[in-house]
Amino acid sequence: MSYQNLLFHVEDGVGSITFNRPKALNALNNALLAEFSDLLAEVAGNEEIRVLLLTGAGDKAFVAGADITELATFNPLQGKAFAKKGQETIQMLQELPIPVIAAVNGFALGGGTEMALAADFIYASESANFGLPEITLGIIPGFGGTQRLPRLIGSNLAKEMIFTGNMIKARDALDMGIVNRVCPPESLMTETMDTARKIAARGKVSLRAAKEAVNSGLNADLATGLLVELDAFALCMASDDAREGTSAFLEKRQAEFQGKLNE
Ligand code: CO8
Repeated sequence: MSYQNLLFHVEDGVGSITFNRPKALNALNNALLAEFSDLLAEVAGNEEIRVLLLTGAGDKAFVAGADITELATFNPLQGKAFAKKGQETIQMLQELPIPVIAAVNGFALGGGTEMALAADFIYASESANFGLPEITLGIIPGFGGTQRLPRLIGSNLAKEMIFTGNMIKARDALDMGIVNRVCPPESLMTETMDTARKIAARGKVSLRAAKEAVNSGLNADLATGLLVELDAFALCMASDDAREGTSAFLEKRQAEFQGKLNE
């Protein structure tokens, strides 16, 4: 399938999606969101892809938010439909059965920060800026920001960001726990790809089980989370990957995971 607002390629088991509307700083409009949800379905169905990487085209922005030109034309019902489409698509991203890394290369504002928050973790360029400036437009974050940000950094820091609309520099985002690593702009993609390749070499069944266990557990009490972990662990024990991983250790060789979900 070909896309007007996205670039996509696969290398070494890593799928890379680039938001590609650089003239509008990669802002999210209806057309882009529709393409993104189609592409996520394609990625989920492609056995070859073990890790997904997201970034923005150009050197200025990851995603500068929802497209304000389009947003300004919406009546309340159109606004609700757009917010619903954004929430559903971003939820699809969060639930993708493979690890997702956001490489934030510039502005990640509003829907851009909300998109990055649905990745499993974020690497950022030193020049990146995060923020939820919706309040300055007289609206609120509508792509999950009021829910995912407080879960990640706690409600008080999240409320300060949401109420002020302030931009946060990459180093501050690192201190707050929004991003895992800050890189010089020129090495962001290399460092992100290095981590993506390392993860892609792990077993696909166990990666999927680990992601599901963490995500489900975050929305449950500890006892329920531990039950989820038990089931996920048992699933791994039934996999070719577990047989290969344990045999490789005992035979003192590198494991070669096939990345199949055939159990
Ligand atoms: N939407 C549409 N166009 C945009 C956007 C955007 N979000 N951001 C930038 N652009 C466009 C600019 O209009 C400009 O276009 P043109 O060259 O045709 O004038 C071009 O991109 C370059 O932008 P600037 O000239 O403004 O570049 P600067 O370097 O001066 O500033 C900023 C960069 C700081 C990123 C600035 O562009 C900015 O503040 N952008 C808006 C950021 C923002 O407020 N984002 C939040 C949007 S709201 C949102 O995301 C809500 C999500 C939930 C929606 C729920 C559904 C209802």
